[in-house]
Amino acid sequence: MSNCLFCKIVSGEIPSDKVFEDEWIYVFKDIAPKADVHLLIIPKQHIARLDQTTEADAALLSHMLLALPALAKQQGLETGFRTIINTGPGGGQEVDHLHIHLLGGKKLPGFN
Ligand code: D5M
Repeated sequence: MSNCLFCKIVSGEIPSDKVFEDEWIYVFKDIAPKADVHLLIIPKQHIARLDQTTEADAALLSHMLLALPALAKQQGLETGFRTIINTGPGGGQEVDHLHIHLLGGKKLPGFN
């Protein structure tokens, strides 16, 4: 999508701190990290929101989830990590391109 911020990051039109990419996904550091490690995992193809995915996206969604443990390990998150997918305005989604937040490290706040 031509005016999508994250599509522009995938294409290189907007710079990013890339951590990983493959045929399906692009992974980069969040510009406003909420933890020691804060990555964004996005599909290279434009999908706006999780609630706009269908069975046709099952392989891609699976690929995104299965990439997380290796990314966490690469980032030194040996004791675990947190994943967040904000969906739509009610879920606090600010960028309309599907993304998984991967967070971890000693500054990660708990839920309790
Ligand atoms: O999260 C959107 C996230 O995207 C938010 O944590 C900031 C991040 N962001 C916004 N612009 C950039 C750029 N240019 N580089 C890296 N990260 C960025 P949401 O779940 O939509 O609220």
